Amino acid sequence: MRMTTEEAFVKTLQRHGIQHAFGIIGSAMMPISDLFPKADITFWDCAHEGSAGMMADGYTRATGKMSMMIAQNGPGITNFVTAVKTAYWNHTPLLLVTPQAANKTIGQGGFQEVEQMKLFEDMVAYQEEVRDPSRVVEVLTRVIGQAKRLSGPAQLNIPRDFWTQVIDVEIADPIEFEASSGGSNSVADAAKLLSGARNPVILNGAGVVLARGGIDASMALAERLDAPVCVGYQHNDAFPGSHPLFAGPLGYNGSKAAMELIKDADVVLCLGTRLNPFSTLPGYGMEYWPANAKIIQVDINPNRIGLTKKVTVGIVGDAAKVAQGILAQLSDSAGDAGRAERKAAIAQNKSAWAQQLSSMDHEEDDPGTNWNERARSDKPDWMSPRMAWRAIQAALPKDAIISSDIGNNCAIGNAYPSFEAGRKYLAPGLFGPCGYGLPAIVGAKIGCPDTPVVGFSGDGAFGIAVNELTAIGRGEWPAITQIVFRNYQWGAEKRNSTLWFDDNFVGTELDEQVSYAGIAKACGLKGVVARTMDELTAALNQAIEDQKNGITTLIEAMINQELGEPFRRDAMKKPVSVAGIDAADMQPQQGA
Ligand SMILES: Cc1ncc(C[n+]2csc(CCOP(=O)(O)OP(=O)(O)O)c2C)c(N)n1
Ligand SMILES: [Mg+2]
Repeated sequence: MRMTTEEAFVKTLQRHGIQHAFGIIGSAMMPISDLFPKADITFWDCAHEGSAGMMADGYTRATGKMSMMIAQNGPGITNFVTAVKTAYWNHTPLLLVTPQAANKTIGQGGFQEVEQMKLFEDMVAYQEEVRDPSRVVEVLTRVIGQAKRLSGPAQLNIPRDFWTQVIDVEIADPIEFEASSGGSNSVADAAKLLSGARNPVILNGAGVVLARGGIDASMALAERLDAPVCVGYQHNDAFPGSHPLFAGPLGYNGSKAAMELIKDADVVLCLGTRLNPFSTLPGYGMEYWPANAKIIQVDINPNRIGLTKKVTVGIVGDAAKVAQGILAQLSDSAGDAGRAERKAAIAQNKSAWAQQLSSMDHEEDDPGTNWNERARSDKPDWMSPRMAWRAIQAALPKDAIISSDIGNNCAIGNAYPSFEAGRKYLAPGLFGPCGYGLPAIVGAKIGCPDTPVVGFSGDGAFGIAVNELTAIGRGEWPAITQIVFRNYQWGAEKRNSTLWFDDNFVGTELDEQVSYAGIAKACGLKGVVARTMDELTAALNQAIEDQKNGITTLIEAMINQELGEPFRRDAMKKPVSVAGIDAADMQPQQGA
């Protein structure tokens, strides 16, 4: 069929059901964005491409449906880099479309020129450039297929002078195939190991959320074995929070119950997880990873099996299908050994941790430091981070989707929220970008307009995304609720300064004159300041009601400057002065 390259491109997007595009408009993409309204594709015109990319990530993580990122060649595209790498480590199948400077002039150092393939080489799961206008459909179909197969962002690069050309082409069917249920021998080996285990533990990762039916399959297996189910760092939604076998998240600021239970495991089934370092590093000073246990690791990506931990059985496959396969092959007596003791230990550890968590109000100082003590006495009437989290818990709807950000307050919150379904907890993941909370929750709401959503950020991280407040108030954008933890500091980094740099606070302080609630109001949104637990609970209840009526609210939660555990005890140590640094050594530099 005869059509233009942009028609072929848009028809292929339609063939794959891609309905949402995020970015900032630019001439290099205009031939296709011009067709979006006719094609029933919505272009979400953001304030910064970095946030646009995180909106796409939030949309796709919340819905399981692919969305796309697109922008102007050169600076529009370079702005996507952080978001694309974030999506990579969130295992989000996204389509990144990068119109490139024209073939006719590229290399001459012209306008908005940069090597866009090299730029994303280490950011995407797959990338391909369209080499000839006639190949638009072929390449786009393959790129979308690879994003799905590899569960990551995939890039299509296209010289902008390939648009508006007339080609003869057929729209191709999507490349689809069934996910693997794992090698039969290794599934049988895993079933045998679990059948003989006295203390089996299941560890669910993102793969359980991403696989269709993954949570149900892991639940059936857990119930058959009465095995506790831990989840990986920031994958709190990978098992129902109310289930008696749910032990909680491992790793940084996670559940002590989960750590206690996995510590004694003799066999661990690691389902849909690459065993990222934050899920296995010590927590609360406790080494909990069971070094002598037999480890079964299931991942769709063979490169990640055995990458971080010693593995007894590795299975390349879909988390749901492999769990079903293992369950079908368990011996009749599987789980019987020590069943009653195991159930009792799960209940006992969970209740001890729940009790401990609900009585934790304040952050502790390391021996020899007193930052937290000072922070409390400086603002004795202010909420502590944990008080804020408890006030939030009291108002957070059970079915809400929440996002989180990188920062100390968001991290302290890791132990609090639990979920009854997957795709509910959008944490920034292991690329760890500040500025994820707001855009991710906006994307989630676009995908799930009838679900209440609440975004979370610290005040520094929020500043990276604050310009999106100028974009999201427009009529067609759905209403969201965003909570900002206001402690006037880049707290997570300040924590490092208190522990290893003798309170030398370089670059850690924020401007106390800035009002985020005020900025929200200036953008036509609702801005609220909450100073007490009651005010915070009431503000969140009201904001959720308002969200139903199309009103976006930013809640600025005023909290004291207490700081919880640092992110990287594993990577930090106190520096020593050897040669010393002296300001007198500074030389004058010749200026203009
Ligand atoms: C884009 C980016 N820049 C810098 C960092 C380093 N970093 C990690 S946490 C953090 C501080 C976050 O401060 P804030 O958002 O105010 O939250 P708080 O820790 O105070 O709760 C910084 C700067 C990062 N992770 N990402
Ligand atoms: Mg802060």
